[in-house]
Amino acid sequence: MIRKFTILFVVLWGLSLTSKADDGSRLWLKYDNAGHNVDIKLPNNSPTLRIAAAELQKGWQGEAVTLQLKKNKKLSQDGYTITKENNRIILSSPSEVGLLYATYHLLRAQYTGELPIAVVEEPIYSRRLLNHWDNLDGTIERGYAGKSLWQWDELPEKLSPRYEEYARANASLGINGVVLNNVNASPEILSTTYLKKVQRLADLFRPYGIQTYLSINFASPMAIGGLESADPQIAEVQKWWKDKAKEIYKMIPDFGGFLVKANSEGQPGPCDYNRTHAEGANMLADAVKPYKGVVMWRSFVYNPSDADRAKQAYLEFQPLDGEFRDNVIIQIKNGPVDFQPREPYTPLFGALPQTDEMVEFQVTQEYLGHANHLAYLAPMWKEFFDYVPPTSLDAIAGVANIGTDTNWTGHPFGQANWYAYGRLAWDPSLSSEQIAEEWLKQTFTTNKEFVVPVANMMLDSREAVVNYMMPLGLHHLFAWGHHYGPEPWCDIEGARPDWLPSYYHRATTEGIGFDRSSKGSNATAQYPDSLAAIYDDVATCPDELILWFHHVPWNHVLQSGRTVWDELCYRYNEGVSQARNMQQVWDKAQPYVDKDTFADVQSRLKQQTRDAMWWRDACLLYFQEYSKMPFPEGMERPIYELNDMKNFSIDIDNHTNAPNGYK
Ligand code: GCW
Repeated sequence: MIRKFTILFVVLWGLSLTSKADDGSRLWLKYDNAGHNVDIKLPNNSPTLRIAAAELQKGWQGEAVTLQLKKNKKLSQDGYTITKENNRIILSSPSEVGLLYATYHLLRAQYTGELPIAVVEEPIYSRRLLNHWDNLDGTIERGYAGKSLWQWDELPEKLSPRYEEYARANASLGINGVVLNNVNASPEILSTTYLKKVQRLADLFRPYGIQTYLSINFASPMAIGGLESADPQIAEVQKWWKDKAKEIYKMIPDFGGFLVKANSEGQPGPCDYNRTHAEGANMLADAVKPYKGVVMWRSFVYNPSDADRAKQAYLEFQPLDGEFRDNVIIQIKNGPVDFQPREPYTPLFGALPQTDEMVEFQVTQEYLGHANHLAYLAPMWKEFFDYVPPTSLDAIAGVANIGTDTNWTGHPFGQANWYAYGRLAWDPSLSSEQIAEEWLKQTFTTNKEFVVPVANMMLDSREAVVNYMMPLGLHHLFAWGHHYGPEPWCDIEGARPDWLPSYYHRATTEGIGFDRSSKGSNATAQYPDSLAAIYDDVATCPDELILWFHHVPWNHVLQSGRTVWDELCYRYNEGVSQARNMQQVWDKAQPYVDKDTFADVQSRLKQQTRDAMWWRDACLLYFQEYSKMPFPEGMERPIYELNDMKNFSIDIDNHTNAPNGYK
């Protein structure tokens, strides 16, 4: 009797192990079914190599592995090779971090079933950064996955185990720099009290090859230094920054540098003193130069002026080319307005031949349905690289979508965006499809019945969002403030015009769209001639961007052969069908996914589909007031009334909670 019971117990225990609920906390580093004693040779016992060895012990199921440090003229510091000699796998790199990257490559290859025979890898950029928009009070600006990972109250004494898990996940992708705090920066971050906390994190990240950076507030010398001005031409101010840099580098010798949002959305900056962005950036660059630090100066500026907002970064920065120190990098958002579901690229790329440039992508889905919508963003970033050659950039940054949620990103598929960003930051030539498959195989299962349809679903998802939110180059139709739902009618007294949707869609009874052609704001002229010509001509401008660049009559016939009105209806409906289709694909994924994750994604897809219908009906009913045209034959009719839609309220308590959609 007792025996039987024991056997049964063992069997149940075994079962419960394999069907153990997977809460997503292990990300793509699951190492299920692993575990045998691996013969590993290390060149030394440094902290970084100990991490590499531990990863292999945990996850590697193949033959013996030798890690060797070797100068290689053909490889940059972070590069590595993987070869096979006499039944041993040889990982070789000029640096220890390169060996750690090689280790993760090997493990990834094992789990994706593509075991390497001869690999030579190196990253395209030496700086591959995540930007956290985390505030010191624990909230995250545009964060939808809980609170900030950084427990400032507990630091430097106590370290959350999550810090190391986070560092490990980044290292597995090759991400090698993190900006810890929001670009809307509290000056406090530079106080000695906070620097001690930062130092503790930097120490922890170092063995993972991760450099720590901080966002700074340009007025810090006044806010925490007691000075009367932050004018970059004043000697005292310059000295304050030099002393601060000295203090930081004494504590964190490999500190990466500063990220700066200046004279943008109310942040202080050099223009407050009639100085240029170059003068401001150079002062900081001089302060960190002795320690090999950099200044990443953001170009996201749109001071009150009459110029089309999409033109302003170019207008402000292009004339400054040649004036920046060589350790300044201009950090430019991929699109000229603000992380919309689709934008053309920012024409400042390529317009600063004498200045280092880096792109800022947004991994967090501020404008793509927060953590409620499944939107795989690799295709959006690849689209950017179709226009801006990756080699023309000097570094890359992504605004993180990570928080204290158990699964890190809120939506289980948000992890795919963290993953994809890291992989593209290493190698922008990877395809969206390859990255999606890699992530799915490591995160869920290698079974093709699952991987192929779900990867296809991911690949369509961003276009689905564009379709049901803002097709044909429409942009910024978002509700005020939270940027979740549609509010093309939004009108707030006294608001800046360029914070209102009507500034962008310009719908009238005659037509719709923003005329940025040479007949309008002439933003097209900021692009290189060949592209400018294409965008400028209403006949050659691609349908995808037509309303970004042109104001066209409702009955204007597009390249698709349909009128603008019909095409809008068609695309909004297509977006809804795509969302519905995602639901169907996911239902078939049930046998391959842990129960809770399955249900979680299923319920988020329901919300996504409801939201898609909300977007479609709100936008079409609103624009129909202007077009006065009927819905095309055969098209699904709206199920809401415009007035009801205007009265929907969204339950968003604060930026750290994913909204429930409309009520
Ligand atoms: O996209 C806008 C966001 C702000 C953000 C700003 C920026 C950090 O709505 O929340 O502030 O851009 O990038 O500076």
